[in-house]
Amino acid sequence: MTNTQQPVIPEMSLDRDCTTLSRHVLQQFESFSTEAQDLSAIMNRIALAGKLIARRLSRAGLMANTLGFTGDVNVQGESVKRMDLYANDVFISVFKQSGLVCRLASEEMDNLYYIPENCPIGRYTLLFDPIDGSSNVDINLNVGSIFAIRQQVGNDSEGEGRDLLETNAREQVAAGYILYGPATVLVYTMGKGVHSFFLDPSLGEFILAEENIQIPEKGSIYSTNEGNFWQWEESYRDFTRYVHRHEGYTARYSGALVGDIHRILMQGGVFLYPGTVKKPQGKLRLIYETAPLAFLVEQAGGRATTGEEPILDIIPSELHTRTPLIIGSTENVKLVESFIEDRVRREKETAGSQA
Ligand code: P6P
Repeated sequence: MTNTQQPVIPEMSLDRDCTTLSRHVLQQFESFSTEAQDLSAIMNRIALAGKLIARRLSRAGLMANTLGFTGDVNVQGESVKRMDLYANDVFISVFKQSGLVCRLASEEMDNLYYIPENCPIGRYTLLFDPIDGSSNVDINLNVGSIFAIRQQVGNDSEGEGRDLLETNAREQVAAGYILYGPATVLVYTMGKGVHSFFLDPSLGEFILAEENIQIPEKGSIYSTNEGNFWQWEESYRDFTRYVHRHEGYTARYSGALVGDIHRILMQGGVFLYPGTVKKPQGKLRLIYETAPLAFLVEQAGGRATTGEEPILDIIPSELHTRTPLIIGSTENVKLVESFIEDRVRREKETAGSQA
């Protein structure tokens, strides 16, 4: 909650304690339609996943075989943490016997996962990164889960999720993240503003904390891994030199996307994970990382781009498509874009002069 914001509902009022996530979703729809009920139930299951993962994280240091690596490598080529697999299994389990979600796409699974008992009627797809920033898990630093909800288009008879690969992320019905920090916070949007909920352990419920969060127009924070400096295109190096040489900027980077994005959402600034020489498309994945966060930050009045085009306009070439990400306060993102535009202009002028 930014220091200028007043609590949405008076402290500890009964009504406040009853403004749970599922009730808030119904309020967003201002109806009790089937769609409203379905999405309320889906968000409630995501909240349950968050509670289960938060509980495991809080005990991880005291339980055998909970931290550390499994010894496997996932589709991303990354070493899998035990918590990655546990969290992935949690998201699958909370949707079994729900009749809601037929398909799940996860950073931890090569292909789409189908829940057969749900598929005849389940019209929703969950796209998620079960534990993002898992390098932080073993050292008790913040990690997060990222999710997006899509409606299935067609019957997906080939089982390849073709509808997901033919549309862009403006088809997202809902998106958000769960931040496992000193408190567990769930932040979501369904296209009607961005809202945050804090898990009240005494109730076991996510309780509404702030509605219609607006990202500051401009902020002092820039969040990026400067260790990649020499891997970046010149325009990103120019931006970095600019913030080094001008007053009023400060670097904050945790190595866990959800915490870094939450800081930018609440305090303003820009997060950037550009492409590199080795990975021109960057490291972050579109359908369950950059696209959900882009939807949410744009709903909060911010901006999210690859540096060349809006994240929400990108159609994935495959399930684990990666994109560069520049996201945050509109003014800060536009400053980064200005260095890219300058580079493109200089390259055109150089090409013109050599023609
Ligand atoms: P680097 C975590 O592995 C992650 O996917 C994001 O949570 C985070 O923003 C990024 O990678 C960190 O990558 O290359 O800076 O360690």
